[in-house]
Amino acid sequence: MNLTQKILNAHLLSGRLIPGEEISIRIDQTLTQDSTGTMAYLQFEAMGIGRVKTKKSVAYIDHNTLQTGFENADDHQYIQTVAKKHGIYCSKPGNGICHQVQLERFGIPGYTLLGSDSHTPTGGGIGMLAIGAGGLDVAVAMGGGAYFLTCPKVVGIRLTGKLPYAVAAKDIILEVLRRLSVKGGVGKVMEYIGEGVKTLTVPERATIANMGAELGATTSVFPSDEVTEAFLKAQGRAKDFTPLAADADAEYDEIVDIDLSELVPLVAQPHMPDNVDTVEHVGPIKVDQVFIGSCTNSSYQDMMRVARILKGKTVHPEVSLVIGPGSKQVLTMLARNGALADMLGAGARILESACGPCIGMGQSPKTNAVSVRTNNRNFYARSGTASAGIYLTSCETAAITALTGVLTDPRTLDLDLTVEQPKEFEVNDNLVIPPVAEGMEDTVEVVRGPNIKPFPLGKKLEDTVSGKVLLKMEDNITTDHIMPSNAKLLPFRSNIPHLSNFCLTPVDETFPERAKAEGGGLLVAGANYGQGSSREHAALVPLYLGIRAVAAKSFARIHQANLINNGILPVTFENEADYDRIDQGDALSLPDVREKIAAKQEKLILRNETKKEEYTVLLPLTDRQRGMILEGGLINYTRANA
Ligand code: MIC
Ligand code: SF4
Repeated sequence: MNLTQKILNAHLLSGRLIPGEEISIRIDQTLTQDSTGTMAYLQFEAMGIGRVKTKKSVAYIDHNTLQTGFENADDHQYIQTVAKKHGIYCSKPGNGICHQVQLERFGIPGYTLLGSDSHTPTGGGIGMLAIGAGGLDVAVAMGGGAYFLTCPKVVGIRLTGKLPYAVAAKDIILEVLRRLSVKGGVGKVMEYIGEGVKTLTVPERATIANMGAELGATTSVFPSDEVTEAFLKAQGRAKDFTPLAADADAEYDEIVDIDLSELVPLVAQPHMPDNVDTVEHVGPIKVDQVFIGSCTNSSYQDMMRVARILKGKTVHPEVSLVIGPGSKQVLTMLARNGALADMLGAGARILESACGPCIGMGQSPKTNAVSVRTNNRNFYARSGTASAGIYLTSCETAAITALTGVLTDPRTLDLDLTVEQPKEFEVNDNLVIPPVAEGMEDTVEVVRGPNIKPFPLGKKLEDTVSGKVLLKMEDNITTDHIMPSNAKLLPFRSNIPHLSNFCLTPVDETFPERAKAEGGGLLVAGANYGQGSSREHAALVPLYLGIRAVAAKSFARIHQANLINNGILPVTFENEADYDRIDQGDALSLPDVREKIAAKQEKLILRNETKKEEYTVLLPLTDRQRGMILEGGLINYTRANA
């Protein structure tokens, strides 16, 4: 078996390990973060689950830390109190970005981790099977419920050789994205194998696993070996180590070969992470802002290399350099060893350990800016400045670029960039608040601020679904398009009515108004609809606006699950050319859809009443998904079957 099959097999609750079939697995650990967490805990409470049944569940507060009004602070208090009551550890703001802290302090090789954040796969860096999902699925897992997924194919990414000077782990994953595209990983797990794996430290592996999310992959996983053991030992967690690897004769559905020694510094250009070229070829474009940080690239090792490059130099006068170390642990160590002073000395603006600019929580660049960033997504408008272009690179490229003011190949540096992994990380978990002991739950009062509004529940599926095409969209629409997030909107993650005024506005500003005037309708989209963030809001808000179905060429994994969980029909065209026959404003219907779905028909008729045409659309559902669609979502379905 390969490693993915081994971990799946050890956690399998139902189904067979045959790619494409539905399986369910036991979840050992969960994580939530605050911008998806408030909703996940509201849903968790609505399910009436008492104490979590996982081995460990952690609620992080790392996204909405810019407190420009009472909303975020209120949500923090809600999360901290709800966590304390229900057996969940709470990582307070300032402790760091969820994925990095989970890797440093809680992740365990061979465990399953389900997180309400699409970059949960970062845990694959220490051999976890770590999967991102919608908040509702995580809430179910916290209650001890199984996690249902399509059994993935397993791609072996075989690494050979060793990275050349100033070429980084980030360049490996950018190379994978260049080759496979943002759709290339859908339905697959990326398993890293080969001699080259040993040359990569745990944080480097985590960078690669993290950004595997941009491939649309179910997750990415590395073996757990002596490098993992040294990392866990240095975190004071030697007891958490287990060696894990694929069998020598393991089989893979596909193999991708990468010779590390042939790689060069790469950059993903606006507005897609797979729009990759070499730094050399893109050339010395003028840069206005550099952001170094995020869950992809803010480990101790990353930050030390950056400090080394900045030491004794000054940031280019026309560049704003912002640095956000990934965790309190990293920031503390930089402060103690003087690296922080080197960064400050060079003119860097230091941010707290949180997501920050990556999700548009502050530091939005100026009009038409070029911003070079080390995070994982450069989707249109995500930085908070729609006219800005975001370029994704390694820390090395970003740091030298901040000095020169133009995109610069770090191989031109003349510095020793080797950073030894610390033998001992500085461990201080005092910002992690434990839950009350079992039996003491009643002593905790869950505090809810006025910004917390009820969330919409789906309705039973009608006999016939009909409505106008409110919006026709192209390929690769992200959840950042569907439900934009920035410093102005993130504080409203527990206020769906407010968010509904911004739904799909990056595609068409008039959409919310039109959807409300029509009382709902249908959406038509191209391939890979809903890629990116796991935010369930990208389903809840359309539900609130009366969207009943989305007809697309294909869907991204997490968003498709979120639609079904909320009772919205995600149908795909049997013949993709039919997409071209539909225009925005056409009246569509899915006649007798309830009866057909109840009768387990997978092929449905999509009637275009305007053009007097009929198309075949597909909705393959498992029994459980069928139940959710008929009842109007997972919560209704769970209640109906309680
Ligand atoms: C992201 O990177 O897009 C986020 C913000 O972390 C999201 C979660 C969210 O929308 O709150 C994700 O990756 O799932
Ligand atoms: Fe936070 Fe950005 Fe990572 Fe999402 S991708 S978890 S916003 S740092």
